[in-house]
Amino acid sequence: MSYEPRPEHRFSFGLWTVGNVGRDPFGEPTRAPLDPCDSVRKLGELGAYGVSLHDNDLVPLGAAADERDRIVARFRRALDESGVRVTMATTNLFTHPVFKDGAFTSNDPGVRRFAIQKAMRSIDLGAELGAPVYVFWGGREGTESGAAKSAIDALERYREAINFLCGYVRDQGYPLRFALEPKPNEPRGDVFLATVGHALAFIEQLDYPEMVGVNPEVAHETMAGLNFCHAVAQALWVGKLFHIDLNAQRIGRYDQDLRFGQEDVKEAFLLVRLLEESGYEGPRHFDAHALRMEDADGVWDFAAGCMRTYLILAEKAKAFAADPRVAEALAAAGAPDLGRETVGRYSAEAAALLREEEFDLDALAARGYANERLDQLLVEHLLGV
Ligand code: GLT
Ligand code: MN
Ligand code: MN
Repeated sequence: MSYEPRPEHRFSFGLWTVGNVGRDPFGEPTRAPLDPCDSVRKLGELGAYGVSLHDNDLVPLGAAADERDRIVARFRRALDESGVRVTMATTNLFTHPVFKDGAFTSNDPGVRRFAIQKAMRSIDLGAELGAPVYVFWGGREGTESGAAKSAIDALERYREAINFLCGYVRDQGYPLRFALEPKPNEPRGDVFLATVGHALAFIEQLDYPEMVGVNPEVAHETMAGLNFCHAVAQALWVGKLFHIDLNAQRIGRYDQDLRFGQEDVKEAFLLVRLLEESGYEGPRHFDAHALRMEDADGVWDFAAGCMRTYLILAEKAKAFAADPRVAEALAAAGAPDLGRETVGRYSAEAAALLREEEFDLDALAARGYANERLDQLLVEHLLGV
């Protein structure tokens, strides 16, 4: 098995991920910035399928129109030459100090109008580059001082902004879908739309819910102590997994954005198994970055490692599914039985029948579910035994 990434594996990276310069809240950058065109070429060489970007990862804020066009044309050439496509675009609504109180949910209406204008222009850029998905990560949409902002008003303004931008995309005829990216905190003390569950409920309140899905990130649900596979499964279940941010994270820490598979290999395995077996067709997008002590070469070790680990885990998932001992343990666990209906749709007859059914509670309570055997098999597959 070569585990060599190829475009059909649909791996993609944010420009900001491989381009991360190693700045943290306590320390200056440890690496030089990368030219986005070089990043695209290098990603193409490594076998990646796509790249994603914020408006300002490519075009500096405030660039004149002719400069913008020149930068975009040069980037276009790098894409064409490398065969790498833009699989997702998004807006930077968090770096500039103007967004310190939020973007779509800033208390200042001028900031809110500017944020929507910036998103419109960035959507134009994403559409021009052929991105099929547009992400909204609301890192600054939140509070530290709960009295300063009504969460109900903030949700109303959030909805207004997304509705307006949906209208804009429809009006322009862009073939673009939106994906909301939840996060519980950081950089704000508390961020609105904290989890995948919050985002899914919010989407149902929009004017065009069919245009909007989610972009769950491993690190973000894990920071909240939640089960990431369950969040992804619920998004898949309602047809809302439009995109995904893969990385690794330890519970209870700041947003670590570690190399995919760096922590909790078992959960990473279960995630890959879920994605591969569910028929998810979107990009396998890595939103992570090399450790701060890495040099320029270490960045590409990081990128190659993300893809290689995914491919190894995909192979392990196949072997797990094909192992007769696993099939036996799954049957003993009753896993296939959960796929069968319990009572079916309600009818008076079915209800009457169920009312009279007799249960042998001792027998039902006495059965074992073989989870120990199954889980040990899973661990042994991962350990290569
Ligand atoms: C930022 C954040 C990520 C988001 C990116 C999209 S930017 O790096 O930490 O989780 O996906 O805005
Ligand atoms: Mn992310
Ligand atoms: Mn993150």
